[in-house]
Amino acid sequence: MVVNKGFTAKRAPNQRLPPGQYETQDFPVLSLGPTPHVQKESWSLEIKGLAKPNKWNWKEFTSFPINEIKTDIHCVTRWSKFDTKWKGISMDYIMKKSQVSPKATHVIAHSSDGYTTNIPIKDLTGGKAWVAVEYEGQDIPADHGGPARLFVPHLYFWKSAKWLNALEFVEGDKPGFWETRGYHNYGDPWKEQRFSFD
Ligand SMILES: Nc1nc2c(c(=O)[nH]1)N[C@H]1C(S)=C(S)[C@@H](COP(=O)(O)O)O[C@H]1N2
Ligand SMILES: [Mo]
Repeated sequence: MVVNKGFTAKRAPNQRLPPGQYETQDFPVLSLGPTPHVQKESWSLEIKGLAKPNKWNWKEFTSFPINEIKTDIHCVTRWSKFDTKWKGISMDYIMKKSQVSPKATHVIAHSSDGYTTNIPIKDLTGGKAWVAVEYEGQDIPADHGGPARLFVPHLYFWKSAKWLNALEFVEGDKPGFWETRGYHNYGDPWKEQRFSFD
């Protein structure tokens, strides 16, 4: 009798590692340029586009309700890291406070190094995304985007913009830095949406 073992479910119920990924204990740094050293004292987060314009400094921003998040992260360069611990302000809270127009469909995250990335609004609400202000109980190291980075763990990690300084709410999509350079526009690790042709 020939038993064909060649077929397996795409995602076994307990499988934690998305396809094509390996687990690492390290925390690799991936930046397109030199690390900008942004001080908390000079940091601010601007809200612009289809929302109530605003600009919060560090003290104001970190007085907002802070969530603790423990989750896995997945980088398109194939490493995944399990159970990373962060603290951050939820995008649900930020968007509510910003009275985001129902017309807005996407967010463009802007960073101090000129980096941008686009994310559909439905991927930021419902407890799926935060502006992180702490990593493993400490300030986020500068290399990893401190003082504050966007944190969208259900998408590949390039969507989690480091050194975040503005959130722009827009109607219609506008691909960001990597999305205009061959990376997938959406970036779902479970569907291996690595590159634009995936
Ligand atoms: N501002 C900014 N954010 C960024 C990047 C960048 O170069 N600049 N790199 C992205 C990429 S490609 C990845 S994989 C992750 C890496 O985050 P890490 O260095 O904390 O591992 O940050 C993303 N966010
Ligand atoms: Mo990346």
